[in-house]
Amino acid sequence: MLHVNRRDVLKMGGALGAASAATPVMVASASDADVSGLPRVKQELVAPPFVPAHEQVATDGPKIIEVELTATEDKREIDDDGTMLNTLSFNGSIPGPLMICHEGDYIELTLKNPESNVFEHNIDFHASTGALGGGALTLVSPGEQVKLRWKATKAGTYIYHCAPGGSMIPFHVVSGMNGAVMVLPRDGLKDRHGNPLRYDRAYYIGEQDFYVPRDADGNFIDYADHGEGMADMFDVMQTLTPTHVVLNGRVGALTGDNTLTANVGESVLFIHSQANRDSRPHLIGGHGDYVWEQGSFVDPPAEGLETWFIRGGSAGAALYTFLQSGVYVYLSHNLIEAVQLGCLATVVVEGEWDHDLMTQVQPPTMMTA
Ligand SMILES: [Cu+2]
Repeated sequence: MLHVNRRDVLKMGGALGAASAATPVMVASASDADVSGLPRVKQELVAPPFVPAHEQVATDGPKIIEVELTATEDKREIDDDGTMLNTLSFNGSIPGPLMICHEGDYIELTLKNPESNVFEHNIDFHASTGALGGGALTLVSPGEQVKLRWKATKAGTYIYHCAPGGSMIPFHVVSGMNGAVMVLPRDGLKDRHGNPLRYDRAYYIGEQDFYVPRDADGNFIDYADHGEGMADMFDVMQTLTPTHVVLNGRVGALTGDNTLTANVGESVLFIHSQANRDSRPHLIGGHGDYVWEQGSFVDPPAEGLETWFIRGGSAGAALYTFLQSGVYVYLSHNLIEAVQLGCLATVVVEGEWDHDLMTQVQPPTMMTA
């Protein structure tokens, strides 16, 4: 028997604690659910933008998918100007790794909080049902680990994030502690008519807003550790104006040598998450052929979108088949955030150019009149 008592729930603290006070005592019994007959597989999680090996169509019945996350407290450079930030993350990547399962599967997570850490951490899976998304059952102090199993009953893309209580919730999320889960329909993705949709590759793009304090001269401050910078960071957070909005943890994480790639004719699934703010992904030079803007794979995808909307606290998916070679820019079409704050990636596409789709009829020449 696994008991979560009232004291544990109240330990969630602050704003959530107040809401939880009315929550009846939760009792979860491991023996109530007999999953002993289900096959178990380990999913090797990988750092985004890459996604774990997976089947698009489930070839057999439901299974238990074992995954492991470690809460990471460290410091890293977040732009090309040498700005340093004390970050919090899952498995050291921002965003945390994408997990993939099929509807009806179970995710069994082991969450580890190394003794060298200073904060309590937990995880709220938006795809799961109950106990604050698992947050009430996964709070671990430094030196502890916990195991949580939840059933994937909703097909779609969903975020997960740390939610250790009160003001620590936004602090941990905007320090990098968020990621996503993709729950595929067992028979795979479909268009509005029920025809199968498949992808040749998938990228997971996690958008992250950072709030770095500045000194009196306007320079970003490099704090010794999370604790030293915390009060100042809360002041910047309170402005609701991020200093950085980036894809995959830092300015330029998905450009240059780290650009996304594809070939002409390939269909690419872009999974985009934003745990805290709204965003509007746009692919310059392309489109969203099929877009699950709100992330639900139960809903038919919208077709032929120019820009789509990711609500803060959600993940969505867009499928596009590249028809031209060249460099595409994948960004949030708030162009100030994209260009000045860092919210853009590139996609380099190899292959033939289709002059029917576009051609330069006359190159730049001197004006004649
Ligand atoms: Cu945390």
